[in-house]
Amino acid sequence: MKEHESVPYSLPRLDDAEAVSRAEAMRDRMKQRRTCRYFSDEPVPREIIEAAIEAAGTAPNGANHQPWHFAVVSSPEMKRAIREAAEEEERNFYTGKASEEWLDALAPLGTDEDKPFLETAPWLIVVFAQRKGGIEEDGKTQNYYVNESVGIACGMLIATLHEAGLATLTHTPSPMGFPREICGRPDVEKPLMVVVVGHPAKGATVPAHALKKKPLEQISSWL
Ligand code: IYR
Repeated sequence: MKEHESVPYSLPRLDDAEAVSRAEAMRDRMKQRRTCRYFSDEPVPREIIEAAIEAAGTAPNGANHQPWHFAVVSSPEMKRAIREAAEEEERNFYTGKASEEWLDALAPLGTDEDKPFLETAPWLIVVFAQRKGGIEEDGKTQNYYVNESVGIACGMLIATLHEAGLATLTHTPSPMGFPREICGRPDVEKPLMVVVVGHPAKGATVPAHALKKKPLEQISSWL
């Protein structure tokens, strides 16, 4: 390594049996996660959202520039504005822009342009990717591996919210110009997704299709 300032690092050493059982327990909890499209309006403590964002903020990322911003929306007016803008983009998607092949792929999920959950759920976390800014957020310094970094951060955000017993939905209308304006974020930031957070509605369902998970043999090769 080149000369650089460093500090010690170690982890509590688990024995193999304990490590395997913790990995399997985590897997089993993650297996319970679903993308939920029916949310209750029941409030959720702000501290959960804060902790999840802090967890996301620890994600591995390019040059430690931490190229993300999480705009947390709870006001009914702003949720309505986001819903209206998202539904307009989704209407264009479902009634024109999307290819037949794409619509066929979505059919087993039952999605459409109606997004009432954007108003019902107590929290919307609008995730922005900073193309520039560096660690000081100067708006000029080049950032690196931005999509990879923010994608990993979103995974950690969602995992933490799931661990807190909350349902999430990653909403990605495209194009996604509107959240920047609604949330008052600068041009160097690109909205990546809206993470909808809350408790599932009573009687919520998920598409059976979403339960079909590729087995380990299919998603891995061991070389
Ligand atoms: N953004 C649209 C369409 C959509 C696309 C994919 I790929 C999905 O997995 C789910 C939905 C929507 O939110 O309805």
